[in-house]
Amino acid sequence: MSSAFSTISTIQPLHRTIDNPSISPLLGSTSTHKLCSFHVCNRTASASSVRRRFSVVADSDVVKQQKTKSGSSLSSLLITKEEGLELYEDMVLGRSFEDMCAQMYYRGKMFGFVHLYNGQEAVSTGFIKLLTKEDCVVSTYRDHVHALSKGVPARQVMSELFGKTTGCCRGQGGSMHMFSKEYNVLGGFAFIGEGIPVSTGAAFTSKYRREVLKKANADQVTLAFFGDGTCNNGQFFECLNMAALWKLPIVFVVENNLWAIGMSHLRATSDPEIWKKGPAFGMPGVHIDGMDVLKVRKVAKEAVERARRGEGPTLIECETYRFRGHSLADPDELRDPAEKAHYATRDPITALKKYMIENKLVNEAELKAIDKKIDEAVEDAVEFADASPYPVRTQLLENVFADPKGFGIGPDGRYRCEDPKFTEGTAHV
Ligand SMILES: Cc1ncc(C[n+]2csc(CCOP(=O)(O)OP(=O)(O)O)c2C)c(N)n1
Ligand SMILES: [Mg+2]
Repeated sequence: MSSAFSTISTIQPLHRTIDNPSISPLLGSTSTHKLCSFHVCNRTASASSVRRRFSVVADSDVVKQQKTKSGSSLSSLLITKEEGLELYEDMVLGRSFEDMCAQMYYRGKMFGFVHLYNGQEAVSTGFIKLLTKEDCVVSTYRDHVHALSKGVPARQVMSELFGKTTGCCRGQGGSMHMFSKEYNVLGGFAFIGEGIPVSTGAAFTSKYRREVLKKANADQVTLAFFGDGTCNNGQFFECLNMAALWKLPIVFVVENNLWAIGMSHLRATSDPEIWKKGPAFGMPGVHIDGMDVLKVRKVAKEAVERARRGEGPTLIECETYRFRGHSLADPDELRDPAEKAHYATRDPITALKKYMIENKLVNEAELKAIDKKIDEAVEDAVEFADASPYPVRTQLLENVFADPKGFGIGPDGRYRCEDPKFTEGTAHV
């Protein structure tokens, strides 16, 4: 292996306490977060020395060199006008789409729980816009924006939310189960942690196809998104182990929005610095400001490239914040108003806009044109979803079992749900 993953760890410890969670100097602070590099050392020595070497680097050598050469600011080196516009458009799409979801939910157009991603857009955009169509994304129940960033058309996502046949799962999945074979979105999962083994399996598939089946083009990378609360579940640890052991092409992206419904991350986790768990398993662990799409993108690029080169997984903890309650059914009364106000000032869309204008990459009119285009696309998605048909009743058990005979389909070859007695003694269907 060519490079060494340095042992320097200059990220400051989080000075948060249970009593005083919102006054941390690092919560959303841009000034103290630095970008990280992903150089991995030779794995030759004893387990303990390997563990030491797989520690965290909190400053990117690449970035330092760039800074020295040009003398200009970090961010200006990380973005072209075209890239900036793409990132801006994707974040605005995520935000506007979900603001519309809230309206439609309260108008009774959607059923079940709907979890919005407002505020966290820099994570989805910063990572997913780097991927190819063949790369895979595995999400959680907060999945609409991941699907949109991956390219699933807004019409299909909105229709899925409306439970219509034109949805990406033909209306059978709903809000929490976005899936698209075409765009390699492998779900939407309602149970926390459920997607982590699926993403590990997807990454294993790429490696197996390349190394065992000798498919030269099998270099797909998988991104697994999940929250801080999920990192206390067993699947997380089991899959970090397997991914590191087999050097799988995967990036574990923790969206640490500081809360798991109404449970503070700081109360629930023995060591709240999630990124530290990467080196414990022999992979880089990185802590990044998840409200800054440029920083996210820079770190994501290194991790995705590392995975694609066959050098194995990375764990990235993005410190972010959701601007709304846990779901649209949550009145959001538990979180401290001061904490919410703090993060409101760090809106990732406003920040990127400000950056691009101040650096004369774009003008207001260009951004307004994008806003208008997105508004129209979201309106169109709603009209399309509204006008689309609901699935017929017999679709209910399709794709639930590989072979529905004996389950969904009775001995007479007909769907059991067609039997008027089908729901007798159970919940109303
Ligand atoms: C296995 C399992 N246990 C409990 C729940 C209930 N639950 C739903 S969301 C949630 C909190 C998850 O928080 P986090 O991982 O931080 O994600 P966030 O909602 O903040 O994005 C819990 C415990 C669940 N869905 N699945
Ligand atoms: Mg959370």
